[in-house]
Amino acid sequence: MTAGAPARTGGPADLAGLRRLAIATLDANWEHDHTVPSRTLYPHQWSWDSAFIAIGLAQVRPERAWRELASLFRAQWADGRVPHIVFNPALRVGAYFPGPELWRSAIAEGVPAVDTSGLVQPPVHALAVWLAYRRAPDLDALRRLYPALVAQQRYLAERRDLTGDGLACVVHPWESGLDNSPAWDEPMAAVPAEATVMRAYRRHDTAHADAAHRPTDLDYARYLALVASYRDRGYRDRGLADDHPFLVECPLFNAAFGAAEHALAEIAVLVGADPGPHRARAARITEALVRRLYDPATGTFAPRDLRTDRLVPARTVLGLAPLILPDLPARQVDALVVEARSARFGVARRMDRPLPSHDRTAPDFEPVRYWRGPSWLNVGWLVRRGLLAHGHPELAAGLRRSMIGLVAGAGCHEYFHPDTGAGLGSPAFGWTAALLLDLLAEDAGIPPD
Ligand code: 9WN
Repeated sequence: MTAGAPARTGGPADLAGLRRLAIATLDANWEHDHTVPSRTLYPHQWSWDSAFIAIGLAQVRPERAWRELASLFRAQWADGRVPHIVFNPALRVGAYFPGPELWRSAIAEGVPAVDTSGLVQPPVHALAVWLAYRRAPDLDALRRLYPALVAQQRYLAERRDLTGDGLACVVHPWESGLDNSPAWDEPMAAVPAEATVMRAYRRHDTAHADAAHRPTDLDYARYLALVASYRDRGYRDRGLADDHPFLVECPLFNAAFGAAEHALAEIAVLVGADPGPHRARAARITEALVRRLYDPATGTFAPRDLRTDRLVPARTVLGLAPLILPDLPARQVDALVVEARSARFGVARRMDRPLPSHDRTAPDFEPVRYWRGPSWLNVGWLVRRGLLAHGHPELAAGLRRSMIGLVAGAGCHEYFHPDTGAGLGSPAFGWTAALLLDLLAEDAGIPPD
C-alpha cells in the first residue's frame, strides 16, 4: 500500500470503522484507573502516554480522561516530578523490564505510596489537560490538576535547569520519549557500558517485539548504567553536573515545557489564578530555545549536549517540535517549514510517505528500528498542531491524512514503517488510538459510536 493514501479513508463509513477500532483499543487497554500503552509491551502506566491518551478519551470516555490524569498525578513526587512509569502492584515480577525492583523508588525522599520510576517524560500534560477540558469540561478536575501541573513545571525549572539558561535538561534518553533516536548517539557514546552486561538480565521487550525493531543490547546496557547513576544518588538532582554521564537539553522536551506554560495561562484564567506569570515564563522558554537549540547553519533545532556544550549533528524529527510554540519567531517557523517539507521529512499537501522520526536521507536512517526512522503518531500529531498554529493548514491537512491512512492501512500500531506504512511494535497501542480519535473528531459528519 502507499501509506497515507487518502483512498483508504475516503468515505464516512471507513472513518466510522476506524473510530470504532480506536475506541475498542482504548477500552481493551483500560486498567481500573488508567490506560496501559500496550497490554504486552508496556503493561503499567506511562506519563506522556497518559497525557496523549486523555486527549482521545475526552472525545469518547470523558470520565476516564479525568481519571487517567488524576491517577498519574497521584503518583507525583513531593518535589513535583511526575514519574515516567507508575507501576501496577498487581502485576507479576518480570511483567516489564526494568521493573520496580531495579528502580527502587522507595529509597528516595518524598515519593508516593506506589512504586514508580525516578525519571520524567516530556511535559505534555498541561496541554493535554487544556485540550481535554475543551472537549469535556470539568472545572473541579481542572482546579485539582492546576496546582499539580504548576508543581511539575516548577520541578523542571528549579531542579533541571542545570546551567541556569532557562531550559530543562534530560538525564536519560527515556526522558525524551524518543529513546534510541540518533540524536542520542553522540551523548550516549560517553556513557560507559558493555553490551555483555545484558546477559545478566532478561529483556521483556524482545519477547514481545522483533529485536531488530527495538534498541540494541548496548543501548540497554547504557540505559541501565544511567538508571543506576541517578538512583544511587537517591534521584537527587543537585550535583548532577558533577558526575552524571548524560545531560542534554532536548528541543521536543523544552517545546513541551514552553507549550505547558501557554496552556497553564489558559487554565489559570478559568480557575481564578493569574495567567501573567505563565505567559512570562512561556516567553522566556521560547527565547531560551531559540538561543540555545536553534542552529542557523542547518535551519532546525537540535539537542545540546551539556557535557560538550555542543549541538548534536543528527537531524531528527525532534528538531521540528518547537513549531508547537505559538510564539516561535517567524524566522524559525519559516526555517522549520522548509525542514519539514524537505526530502528529509517529506511533509506535503499530498504526502506519499509518512513523517519519519529521523532524516530519511541520513546514512543511519533505519526504517524499522523504533525511533531511528519509523513513523509515530504522537510526533506527527504535535507537528501538525504546530503547522496549524503557524498558518499552514494545507501541510497540516496532508499530515493528518497521512496519519489516518497509516491506521487505516495497518491498525492502531505503536509505530509504522516510514516507506510502506506496515505496522510495527505493539498492534494495539494506546496513544495511536487516542490521537487518531482526536484527528477524526475534526471531521464533521462522523456518525456517533
Ligand atoms: C521506556 C510507553 C513508552 C513510551 C516511550 C517509548 C517506550 C519505554 C520502553 O514506551 O519507552 O520508557 O520500554 O521502550 O519510547 O516514548 O512512553 O509507550
